[in-house]
Amino acid sequence: WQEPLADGAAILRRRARDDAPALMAAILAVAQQNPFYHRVTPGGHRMSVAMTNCGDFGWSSDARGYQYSEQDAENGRKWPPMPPLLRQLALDCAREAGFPQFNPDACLINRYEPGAKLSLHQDKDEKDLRQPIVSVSLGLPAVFQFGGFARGDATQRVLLEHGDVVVWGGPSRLRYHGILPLKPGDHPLTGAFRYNLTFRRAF
Ligand code: MD5
Ligand code: FE
Repeated sequence: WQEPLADGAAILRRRARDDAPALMAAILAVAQQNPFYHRVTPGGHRMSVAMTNCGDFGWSSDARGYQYSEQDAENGRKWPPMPPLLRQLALDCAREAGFPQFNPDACLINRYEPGAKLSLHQDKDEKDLRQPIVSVSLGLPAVFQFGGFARGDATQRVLLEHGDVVVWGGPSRLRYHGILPLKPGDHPLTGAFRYNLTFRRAF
């Protein structure tokens, strides 16, 4: 079922739960081709979240900063293709939330370990901000912070659990958001980790 979170944002709770074992196998296969790295920000900080990507483009960082590119800045290699199961889930969820034209060319895969967090930020490096972002959470639960359009605006807290999908579109596409430090735990499918897939149209 769908629950409106804010204008343009829909939570499809547990939408990906039945697919989760196959999604997890696909994630591990991607990571075997291009491993998770803790990226270093342009300011020189090692991110607590480890990342890899699949699809035509991926998000990574080097001395010049963050960007989408066809190669991983860490090793110069092309990203693995987006597994059909992942693409299909993203298309289905986008359509259910009112974005039938969504056609992602990038999937960022975040891996959170205990203590890992993502500070408040906006996702605005994509070319067409009318395209939504589809986010799939797997494994340990996390507290998501959902803010406004300025960094200092008040934030809501939303628990994102295993299998939850959120489609961020319309005005919610540019809200500030983050993830609070992950609490340790042991999930039957993902062990000590939370994984989050974000499907994007980068270009
Ligand atoms: C996560 N990842 O749980 C989140 C899910 C990221 C990131 O934030 O950049 O890798 S995506 C949440 C999101 C995306 C686009 C817009 C909004 C939230 N929003 O307007 O709140 O690892
Ligand atoms: Fe984000």
